[in-house]
Amino acid sequence: MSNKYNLDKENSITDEIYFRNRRKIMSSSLVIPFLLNSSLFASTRKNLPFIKDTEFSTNEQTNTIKQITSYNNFYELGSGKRDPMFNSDKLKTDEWTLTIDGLVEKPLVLSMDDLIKRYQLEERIYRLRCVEAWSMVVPWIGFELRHILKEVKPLYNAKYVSFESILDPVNLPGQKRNVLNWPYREGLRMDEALNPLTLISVGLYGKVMPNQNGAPVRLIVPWKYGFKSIKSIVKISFVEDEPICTWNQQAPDEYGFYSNVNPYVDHPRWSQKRERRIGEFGKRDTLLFNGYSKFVNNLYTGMDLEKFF
Ligand SMILES: Nc1nc2c(c(=O)[nH]1)N[C@H]1C(S)=C(S)[C@@H](COP(=O)(O)O)O[C@H]1N2
Ligand SMILES: [Mo]
Repeated sequence: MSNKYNLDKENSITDEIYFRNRRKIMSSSLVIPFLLNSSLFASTRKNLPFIKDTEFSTNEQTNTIKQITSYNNFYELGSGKRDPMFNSDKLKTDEWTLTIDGLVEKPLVLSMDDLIKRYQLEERIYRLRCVEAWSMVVPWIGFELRHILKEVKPLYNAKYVSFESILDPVNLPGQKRNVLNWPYREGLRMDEALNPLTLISVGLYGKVMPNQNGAPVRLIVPWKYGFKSIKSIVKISFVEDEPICTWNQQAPDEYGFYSNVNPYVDHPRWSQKRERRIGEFGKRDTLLFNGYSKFVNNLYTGMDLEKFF
C-alpha cells in the first residue's frame, strides 16, 4: 500500500448521482458535460509548499478531489450535501484575518499570508468520520494547532479553546435564516488542542482550501465526529469554561461536547457502529476514536464515554 492519490475516476456512484442532478439543474441542454466537468473541477487553486507527514497519515486510498468537494456539510452554504459546492462562490475569503485572543500572554491577528509563511505546512492524510455515518480520506495540508499555542502562551487559567466561524449573513445563504445559532462555534479541551493530531488546515490535495471545505482556514480533529472540525475560522479564543458548541447547543441530547467517534455509543436516532466510505457500496466497521486510539486514548482514561459522549 502507498499514499497514492485516487485521481479522478469518472465512474464512482457519487459522481454519477452528482452529474445526473447537475444536468437536471442546468436547464440549458447546450452545456456539454465536458465543459461542465472542466469548469467545475479544473483547479485554479494556488499550490502550497509542504512536506509529507508519515507519522500520523493513513495509507488508505484517498477520496477523489471530486468526492471531497461535492459532498459536504457546510450549513453556511446550505443544508444539502451538494449546496456547498453550488454556493461555493458565496463565501468571501478576501482580506481574511485569524484572531487569536482570550487568556493568552501574546494575542495575535494573522493574515492568511502570515499564517501560511509562519508555520511549516505538512500533508496529513486523515480519515474524517461524519456523525451521519459516512467517512472520507483526505490529504489535508496544515500544521499542528499546538504550534500556535506555543506562540501565544495560554495563561494558567485557560482550560479550553473556543473556535468561531465567519458571520456574513449578507453573502452566506445559510445565514439568512436561523437554521443554526450563527456564527458556528466549536471547542476543545486544552489537552485535546495540544494533541499533535489536531490540525489547523489551509488546504487539501496540495493546494489552498476549496471554499466548500472551509476556506481559508479550518480545524481538523480526526478522532471526533466531523462537526467538531469547524470551517472558515475567524477567531480562536482561550477560555476558562467549556465553550458553547453549535450542535451541542442545538440538540444537547444528540451531540455532546466531546463527540469522540465511538461505535459503542449510538446516536439516539441511528447506530454509529458502521459507516459508508464515500465512493464505496458496502459499509465498514467504525473504529473507536476513528482508529486513532493509539494517539488519543490517554486523553480519556477514567472518563465514562457514555456520559461524556
Ligand atoms: N462552519 C462550519 N463548519 C463545519 C460545518 C458547518 O456546517 N459549518 N459542518 C461540519 C460537519 S457536520 C462536517 S462532517 C465537516 C465536513 O467537512 P468536509 O466538507 O471538508 O468534508 O465540516 C464540519 N465543519
Ligand atoms: Mo458531519
